[in-house]
Amino acid sequence: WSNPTCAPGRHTIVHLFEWKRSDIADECETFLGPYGYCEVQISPPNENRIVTSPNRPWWVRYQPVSYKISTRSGDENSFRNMVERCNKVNVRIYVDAVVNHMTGSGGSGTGTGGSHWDGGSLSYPGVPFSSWDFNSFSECHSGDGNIHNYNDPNEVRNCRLVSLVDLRMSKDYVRDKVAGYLNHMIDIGVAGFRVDAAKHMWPGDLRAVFGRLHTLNTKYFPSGTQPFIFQEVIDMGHEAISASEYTSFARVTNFIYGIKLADVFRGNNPAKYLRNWGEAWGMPNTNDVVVFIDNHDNQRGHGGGGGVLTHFEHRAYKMATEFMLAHPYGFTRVMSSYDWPRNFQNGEDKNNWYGPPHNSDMSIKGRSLRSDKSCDNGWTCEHKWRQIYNMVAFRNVVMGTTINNWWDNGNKAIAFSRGNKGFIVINVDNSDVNANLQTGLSQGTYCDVISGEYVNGKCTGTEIHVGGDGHAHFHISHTSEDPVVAIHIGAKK
Ligand code: LM2
Ligand code: CA
Repeated sequence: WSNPTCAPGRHTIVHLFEWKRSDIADECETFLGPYGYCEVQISPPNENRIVTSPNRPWWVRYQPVSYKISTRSGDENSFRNMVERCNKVNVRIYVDAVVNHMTGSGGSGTGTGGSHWDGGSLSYPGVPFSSWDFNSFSECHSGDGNIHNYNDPNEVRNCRLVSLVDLRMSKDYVRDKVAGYLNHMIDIGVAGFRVDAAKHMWPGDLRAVFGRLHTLNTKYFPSGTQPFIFQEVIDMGHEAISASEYTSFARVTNFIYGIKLADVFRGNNPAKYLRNWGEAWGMPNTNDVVVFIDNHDNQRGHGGGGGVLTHFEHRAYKMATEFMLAHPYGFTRVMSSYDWPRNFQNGEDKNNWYGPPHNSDMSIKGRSLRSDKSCDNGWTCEHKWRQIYNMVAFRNVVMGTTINNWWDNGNKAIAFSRGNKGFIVINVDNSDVNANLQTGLSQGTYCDVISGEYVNGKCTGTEIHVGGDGHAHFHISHTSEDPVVAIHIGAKK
């Protein structure tokens, strides 16, 4: 479950947060396929609760009502169509699987797929789950049934996370229902899962569920291929539960990664220390993690959030993302967000609940495109920023090489090559970089893929001339919006 299920030559996930299924299918065909993304992480596809106060917040998608595929992003037909169209152009679909819990405990209603639910009596007939299928006072000893003490693993796993009713995953019936939901999507052609709130489930219970999973659909995958699984375990290093409890059977999300890189690319920790970036910084093994600069939770202060770089801080955000994609550590994920009107009061964003751009009937708005490929209608589409998609291609080109030719200026400017296939220079410093550096590349003229790209035999941005001795001259102004130069053998004139 730790092996990404990409088509050959592709190595990066994009999270198309809250996108409509039809938009994802179009995006696979027109952009993600051609530009070398491996797969899309989609927002939870199963039926969820409807909340109108606040008005249709993003987080309702983390309150399941049933395992019917039916949300504001689309129904089962549109889901099947998306999976088919994306797989056809070699882009995989990874599903955000919310299986630790169902809705909040208060209230009752009808979900996005028409199923009834009642959080008070623990009735979810759309699955069906009833009170027998939830942890109660025999498993959870916190008093009020909610999680308070993160130093008690029992409480974290058997009590309710922010009052969300907690599934009794020790039961075969519950394991079968959850596995049945995931298998339904595997059979349709899905290639992997992000497992929400994994820290709140016992590793043994998760293994039991994963052990029930089918291998991937042979219409698209070699027979016997297992799904790729990465578990959301928020481990900042100071709680009872550690990500290492989950890495022997599948991957985990590395939350320390984005926090540390935010420090570096805001200039608070000199970039020269990135020389040994990776396990030496106290992070898990490279083959056990999915890495990212921000995610849909922590970009808005949820989910262990705060402090990370986001698209709102675009200059430092681009640099951090460029570094992530240039560096061999971890399996990379790019965030693709939508904008919302932030409203900070006493350090807290009162609007961090805002759902996706929507029409007056509350349906999700399409991502409509501008002529330069970027998105409109409130969609940020970081994955289509030139500096980011060109580094996704850089990563594909240099994959399999190690870091060589490390250079730094003793402070906040760094450079390194990936074998003899690519070279990047990043200037976080307060003065210009003006240096003649060993690139490790063969002689020739390369296109800088940050200021432009390689089109029809020409560079649309800066040209870099590598001499016969592998050296090239780099001048990077410290006031540039993009104080980075990246070259690789896939963009050589
Ligand atoms: C996670 N990690 O394990 C995510 O990091 C976290 O952001 C998710 O919560 C959580 N799992 C559940 O999937 C999000 C959101 C919460 C939201 C829940 C449920 O961050 O704010 O909680 O989804 O929708 C909301 C309200 C909360 C309320 C709860 C239940 O914000 O105040 O609790 O619903 O009604 C009474
Ligand atoms: Ca639990």
